[in-house]
Amino acid sequence: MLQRVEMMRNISRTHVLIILTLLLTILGATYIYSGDAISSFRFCEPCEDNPQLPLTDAMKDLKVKDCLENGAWRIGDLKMQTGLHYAQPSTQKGRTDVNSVTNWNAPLVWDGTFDPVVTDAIYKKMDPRVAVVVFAVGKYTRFLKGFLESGKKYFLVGFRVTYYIFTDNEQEVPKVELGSGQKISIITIPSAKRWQEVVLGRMKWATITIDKQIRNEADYLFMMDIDSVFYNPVGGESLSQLSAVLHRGYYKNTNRDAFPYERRPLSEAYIPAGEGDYYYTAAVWGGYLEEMYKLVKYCYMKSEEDKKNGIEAVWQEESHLNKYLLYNKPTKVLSPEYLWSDYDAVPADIRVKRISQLIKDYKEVRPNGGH
Ligand code: UD2
Repeated sequence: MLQRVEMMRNISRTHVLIILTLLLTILGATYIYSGDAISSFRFCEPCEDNPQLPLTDAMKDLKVKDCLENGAWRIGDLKMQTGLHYAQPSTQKGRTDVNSVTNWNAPLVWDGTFDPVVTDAIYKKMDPRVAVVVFAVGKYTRFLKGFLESGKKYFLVGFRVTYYIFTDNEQEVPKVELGSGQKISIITIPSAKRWQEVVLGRMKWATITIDKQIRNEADYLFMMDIDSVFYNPVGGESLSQLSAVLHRGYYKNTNRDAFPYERRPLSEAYIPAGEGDYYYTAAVWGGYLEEMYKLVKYCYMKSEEDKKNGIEAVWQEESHLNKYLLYNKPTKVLSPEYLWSDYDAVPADIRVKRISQLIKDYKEVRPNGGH
């Protein structure tokens, strides 16, 4: 009899253990699932098709699945409203002077390869929050006014745009009255003695601030040089999971070995001869917030490793960016229309100068002189 009782006890102990293990597994799986859900949720906002979906904190508790089933957005969705009027697209006519697709099948965006009525309609329907991260350290605050005033007129007009201005001198941030949906957020950072410190420091400060603040406030993020202005519209066509701009100086280069990639094997940015697609500029790059976070953090981490090894990549973060983009292809490649330069004449294939780098006296404007 005693033996039987002991046996029963053992059995019920085993049951309890099994049930506990099952419970823990379910809890663990739910935790991992909801973790995923939280990180990819931000994009999953209700669209106007579902006005009954409240945009409240309660939304955060919804799982991505529920959210999607309710008609919200996923990265890569290309939905458009009904009844939009635009020119019929052609399968025969298009740009013939330039290539408008990469060999990994991503769009290569030039004027004439998209209809802004369509691209803006798609992305405006999504109504994303766009963050623009710019640095204005030392004398570079002088560029803020032109950048912001022209951005107001041309950059993603009609979208929700916040300019995150990282500066060591808040007093010099001009009061520019922006358009509807456009905002400014100032982040104070220390001054620097070397321009290289500022340029590379952008990766560190952007990583920290995305983690602390921007992640909760934006769906897309652009990194831009402040010494530039917008001359023409930049719209929804520039948005994608990861968009990079061809450097104007090398876009016609047919010899990949002549790209100014980092060629010293000691650097983390090293790209061996015989490899490479394009040479991208670090003055304008953008994409879905989490993709950009990965890339910005990558540039930060890799430049820190270089520092430990006593080396600085030849073109700072631009070298790390180029290495990353070679092995993690961008989903849109933007033509040099998206960053031309006031230094250079505009060739025939650049039909629209959308953003342009301003002429500056490197020696005068940088804390430690020119190139
Ligand atoms: C090129 C790249 C730039 C970066 C740099 C690295 C272009 C158009 N730009 O720019 O993206 O890769 O090379 O060498 O190809 N800044 C300050 N204070 C300073 C110095 C820099 O705020 O004292 C910020 C500012 O936002 C500026 C940016 O860093 O726009 C890039 O620095 P730059 O314009 O002096 O570098 P540049 O023209 O060589």
